[in-house]
Amino acid sequence: MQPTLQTNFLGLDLASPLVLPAGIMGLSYSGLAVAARKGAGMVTTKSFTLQPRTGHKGPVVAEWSGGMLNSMGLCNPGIEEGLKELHAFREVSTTPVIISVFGTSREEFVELARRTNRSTGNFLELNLSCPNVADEFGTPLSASQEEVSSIIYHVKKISRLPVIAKLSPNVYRIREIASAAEAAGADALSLINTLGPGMLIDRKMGKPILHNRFGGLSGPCIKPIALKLIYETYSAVSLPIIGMGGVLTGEDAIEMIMAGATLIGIGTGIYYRGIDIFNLVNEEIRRLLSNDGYDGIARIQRLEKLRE
Ligand code: RRO
Repeated sequence: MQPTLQTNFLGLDLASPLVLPAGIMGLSYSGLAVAARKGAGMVTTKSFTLQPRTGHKGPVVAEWSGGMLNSMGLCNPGIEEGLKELHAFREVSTTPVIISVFGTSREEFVELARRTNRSTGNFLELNLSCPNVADEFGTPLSASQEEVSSIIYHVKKISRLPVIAKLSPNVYRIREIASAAEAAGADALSLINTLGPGMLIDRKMGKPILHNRFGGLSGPCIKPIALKLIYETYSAVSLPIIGMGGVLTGEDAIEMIMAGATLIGIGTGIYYRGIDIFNLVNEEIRRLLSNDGYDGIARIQRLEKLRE
């Protein structure tokens, strides 16, 4: 019998544990729809802000041997237009959707959550961890236990949708921050956002490649850090975790599950293997589970728990 990839996440059955993370497939509903059609079990919108944002000047993306650097700068059409795209997505797909939002204060997050209450989204992701807007807004909110607690607590008071907190890898105390999110009422966690930021230099031009100079790191080089932070978080909280960071193959995805992830995000991997990566990784997970004698992904997590 083929191992099943069906995964329950906060009471919802997904056909696959693979998730399209926020901001990967552009701003329109069609990018989400392609990922859903190509095997993603759930898709996430770009992080929406209250007002539209044009984002940073290009180049906003650069590649090097270890992965990618991005400084999109939170470009998005604003929450109202974003929810219209979600409506359009619903006409073509039944795949569950996480609506991601970004605010600069507790009040903004609460207002964004209020607007998503009227939507057809399944979950609300609070992006507490964009690494690329420090010039405008300062350190990512998820660097502070107090900010994390306060935002989640107030959003939870009014949100109709279950709340997922997206955390930053750029902290020393991930366990404390994850625990604060849990205590404040978060329903799930998503980690990791991009690492850094870092910088790449164009030697011939003698200047940084990204117009914004600095950008968040993603891709294969961040996988070990993602695994370690997911592993630590899993041992600190009992919330489901959407784990991501450098997943390119079925093997990477299984490592994420063993570290403690319930669902696995694939973002930069699309750049390396194309949008077919979702179907490819689904197939690779099935094959690896079958080779190792497991009938489903829940089994590998249980094994890891037993080892502790
Ligand atoms: O738009 C971005 O620059 C961006 C965001 Br909001 C984020 O959360 N993570 C990232 O790497 N880039």
